[in-house]
Amino acid sequence: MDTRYLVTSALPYANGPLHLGHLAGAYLPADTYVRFLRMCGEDVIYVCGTDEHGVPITITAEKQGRTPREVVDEYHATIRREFEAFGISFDNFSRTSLPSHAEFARGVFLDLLGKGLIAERTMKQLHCPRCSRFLPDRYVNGTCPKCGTPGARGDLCESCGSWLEALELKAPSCSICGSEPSPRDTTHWFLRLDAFQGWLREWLPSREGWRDNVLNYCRGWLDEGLQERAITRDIDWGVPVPLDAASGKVLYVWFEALLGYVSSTRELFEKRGDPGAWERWWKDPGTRLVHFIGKDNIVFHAIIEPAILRGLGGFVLPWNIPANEFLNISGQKQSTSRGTAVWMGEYLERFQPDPMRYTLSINAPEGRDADFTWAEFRVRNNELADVLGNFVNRTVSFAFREFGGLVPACGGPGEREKALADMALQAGASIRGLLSTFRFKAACAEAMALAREGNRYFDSSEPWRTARASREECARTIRHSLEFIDWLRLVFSPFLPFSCEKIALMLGGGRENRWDAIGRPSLVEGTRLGQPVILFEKLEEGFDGSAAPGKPSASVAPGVKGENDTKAPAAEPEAPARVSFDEFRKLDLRVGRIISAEPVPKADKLLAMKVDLGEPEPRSIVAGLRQWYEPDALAGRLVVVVSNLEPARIRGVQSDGMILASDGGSGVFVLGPDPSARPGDKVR
Ligand code: B3M
Ligand code: ZN
Repeated sequence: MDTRYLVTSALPYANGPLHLGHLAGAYLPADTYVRFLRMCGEDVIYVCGTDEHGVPITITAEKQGRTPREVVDEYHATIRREFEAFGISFDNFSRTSLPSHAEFARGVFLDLLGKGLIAERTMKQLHCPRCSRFLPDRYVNGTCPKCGTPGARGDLCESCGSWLEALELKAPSCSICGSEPSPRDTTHWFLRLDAFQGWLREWLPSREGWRDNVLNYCRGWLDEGLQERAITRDIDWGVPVPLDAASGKVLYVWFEALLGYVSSTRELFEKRGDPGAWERWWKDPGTRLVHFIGKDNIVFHAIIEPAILRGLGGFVLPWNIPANEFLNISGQKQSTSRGTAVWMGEYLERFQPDPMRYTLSINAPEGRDADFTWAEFRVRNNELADVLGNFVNRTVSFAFREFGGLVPACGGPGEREKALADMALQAGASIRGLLSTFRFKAACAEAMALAREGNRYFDSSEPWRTARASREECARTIRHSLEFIDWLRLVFSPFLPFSCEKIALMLGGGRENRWDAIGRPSLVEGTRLGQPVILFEKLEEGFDGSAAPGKPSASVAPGVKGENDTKAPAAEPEAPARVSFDEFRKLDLRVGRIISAEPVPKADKLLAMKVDLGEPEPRSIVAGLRQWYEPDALAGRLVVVVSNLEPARIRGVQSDGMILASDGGSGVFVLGPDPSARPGDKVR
């Protein structure tokens, strides 16, 4: 039987931007998973879209004094753009307000109605006397009858995750005007969930590999006994109920949003010019349907959707539902009103996507709630810079310096190199096992552990020493380090897609993305490497997310021409003497790239560095940076160098130039030119 993977992420409501909790819960792990499956050569599609109907949309529209259409158009665009910027690689990102979706949803409603699985009932519903309207779902606020938390909404308690009926809320109030509503009779159509109780009792416990949180949650539901649920509503924004007797009523948003996964698939294959193919994906038993969601959506995906699909007949059922717990921010729930949420868009204005993808993967809310802090982000970002970024950079820079930027030829692997390849092979197999079973956190940690081995190999092989002592040994180290970088690129690709593309370019481009290439040498001797680029910018100590971007401010030293001249600090005791432009011009300032940095023996402040200034030979420069930087963290960095300073011997080491750094209350930071600058470029 052909296996294919149909992967979905919960359809976000198009009523506001998304925050990191959304990203960590339902999108990042799904994207990581599908990227991994694609690398394994699996047949996979990943569909999603915005949820554009229902009370969440109409309430937002009323609050903002806009039409629902305006609201969903704006946020569909925002959400789509931010997902793309984070590298969430949907095959199709649809919208539930499309006519094709409405048509499909109406058909499903009529099908289930015809089978007696949907029934008309008269019920009591809360009605607001002041607004003179029925109050579905979130139009009512009150205290959760299950956990007693105030502020629960008429559809859901966010605190305990219970799916509620507005009538059950204690102390209900109208969320528009605050009045106390009272129950009144109205007619609605109900999904006969009770008819599925017996079947779900059998089916759910027999699911293999499902997370405990999902199964436990469902068990609770089944123990209480499934009740029929109203799946129509009295609002005027949504998919109209396809019955004359139901004029003015629309389908309940959850009922039709779940069908959005099917509509999005249908749309995908229509775009691909193969409109009938969606049926294979939804009806052939070889399909593995995987729903990535947050825990507040469990009941809908593990009970309601299976009931609907089973009721329709002939559809596949969820193969797995890796539901995540919540991501808190500094110990607090992400909340718009309290301003504790970190928005995806806000983050993207300041940083690259990959450091956040890494942070949220290695600290995923899997199995229990996770806490995000900016301090953690800094640590994780710097871990990427120090371990992965540094290894890649030092290796590629070294290849440029010693081997003309080409993949060096070398004899066969030694013991060390064989062990290295074995390690990569094993890690590749183990990470594959973890990703296949939705253990993203552990998989990500293992990828990082493998990267550390790269640095260990490089250090213990001492290529800076063998570069003089034994060219062949040096070539072997660099060649195998480059191969190892390629394997790291593969294991990190699902997590860090943007950085891994940069790594591919540094390896000369045209690299394949196949999981089974991990641990198998494949570089071709003589291939021209791409220029080394800095993959991750380090964040300085004390960074707390509130300040401007992480890079230390590269203020221009006093007396040097620059725009800061006019803004001399107020506290400066004495204005520094002015210099003429001619005097300034005597300095030859150049862009340099630090190739290596090592402590100077018996000098606890000094580092001896090799710096590429674009000249045939690197310069040797000694600088008092040891208490500010780990030597490894400097290798690969672009800096500004005074190249025509008189040479000197410092503690017995030749120093031919000076590296510029800022020196203030916050510490000492080397000045970094824009990453596009090249060693040897003049600085003026
Ligand atoms: N829009 C709820 C949510 O964003 C809902 C998910 C629909 S998935 C079919 O939490
Ligand atoms: Zn009211």
